[in-house]
Amino acid sequence: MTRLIVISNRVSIPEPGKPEAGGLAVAITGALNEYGGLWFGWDGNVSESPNSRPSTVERDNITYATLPLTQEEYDDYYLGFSNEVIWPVFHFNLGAMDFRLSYAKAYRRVNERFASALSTLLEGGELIWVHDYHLLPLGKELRKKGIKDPMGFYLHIPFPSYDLLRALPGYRDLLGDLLHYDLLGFQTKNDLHAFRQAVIETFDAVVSGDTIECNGKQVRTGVYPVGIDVDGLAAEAERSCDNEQALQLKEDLGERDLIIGADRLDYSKGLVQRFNAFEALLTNFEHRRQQTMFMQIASPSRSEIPEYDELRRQLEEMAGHINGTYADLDWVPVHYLNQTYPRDALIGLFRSARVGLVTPLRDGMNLVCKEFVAAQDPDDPGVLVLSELAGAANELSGALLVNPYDVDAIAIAIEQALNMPQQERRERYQQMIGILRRNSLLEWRRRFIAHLSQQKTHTEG
Ligand code: GDG
Repeated sequence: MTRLIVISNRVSIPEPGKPEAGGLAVAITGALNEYGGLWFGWDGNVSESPNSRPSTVERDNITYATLPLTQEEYDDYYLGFSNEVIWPVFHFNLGAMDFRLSYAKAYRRVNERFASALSTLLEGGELIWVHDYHLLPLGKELRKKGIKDPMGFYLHIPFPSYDLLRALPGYRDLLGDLLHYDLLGFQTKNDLHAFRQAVIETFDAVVSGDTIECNGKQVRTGVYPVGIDVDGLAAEAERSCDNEQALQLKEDLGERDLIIGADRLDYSKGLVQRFNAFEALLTNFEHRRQQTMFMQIASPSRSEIPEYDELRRQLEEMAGHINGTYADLDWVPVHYLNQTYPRDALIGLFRSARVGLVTPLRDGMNLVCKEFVAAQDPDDPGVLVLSELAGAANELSGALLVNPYDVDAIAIAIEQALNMPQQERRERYQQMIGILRRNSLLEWRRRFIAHLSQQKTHTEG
């Protein structure tokens, strides 16, 4: 069987005794286990004299090959170009973009360095699967090293419209880089459409069916919505009912309804608007006071970037303001936890909640909403309130879909969710769980790898 090579910005090496990694890492490990292969990327460390040869670790039939970044690479490639330029532009937030030439140069240098290090580990006759926005130019750099194997790229985040993309200095190069892959995968039809539009406008590319032809190159494209392991998660959620934390939470809640949100602390997740929406619920639907508790878990993320630190402060203030205004001796309306919660406890919270509040301003897919649905009791499920600007909204029509900027509409949707009869909740749950089973995580990786396997070895020098 052909060896699979996966490249992602961060590599997650399973360590005995450490909690299991998140769903996506599990999917990638699953694919690598099936095919046998190599997972290559950054080890998460910063070192002043990084070895140019990657360190390797073997686990089962997977080789993990990792490199550290220098401080400058971490600042300029990772925080700078990846997260202060590409991330905001691709999430339609031009105001948060901080472009600097030094960032753009470091981004290219790290991609070159990764390509050099990786090329020494390749044997030929392999399938190469590159993940995400940190590594857009990696395919081109590997081709420069003479690598001819089929290469696919998967974008986990949205692809911006052409007009927004044009605000990113050097966007032509980045678009051109992507055309060196044989297969390009996107989360939704919209993202694929935006990409096609951008290459048509920029390079006069010709689109026929799934294929884009441009400058003598042919690139296959497709939509592969990321999913979750539904049955695994549902079983975990059922087990969580008996754990100590879950029983304690039940006791604390009493007759109150729990509204749950859980996100990385990121401006794309719409947390400010969400807090305002909860306040609007308490203001516009007074009978909800004393009766509801909103718990927001915001796991720390990219805190060296000023926007993220500012957001953390703003949310702390907002939680304080809502609690200061509405709390009573025996009731605190907002529980805001700026920490990464253990996975099993998080799933237990999803199971106990009456409402899952997932309102990103923009999201490639969003796995939290899928996990919330899969964690529900099929006989008495909670209701998902979901942003129509999350990729997942294309699949989850059983959710109450909201505009994440419309604070009053979110409050009305929460009220509707809390009043929803059991029969309707069950019907909505059944609609969503069926789709989640069809578009599972396993299906996602199998389809992508099947399509990549159909690509011929690259003949370009
Ligand atoms: C990117 C794209 C796309 C959250 N808080 C805690 C915690 N989580 C877990 C969730 C979920 C994961 O983190 C977050 O995944 P999302 O998909 O919601 O968001 P991003 O991190 O932005 O992911 C996104 C995804 O890639 C996959 O393609 O869907 O659009 O932006 O699994 O459960 N996990 C634990 N504690 C927490 O406090 N243990």
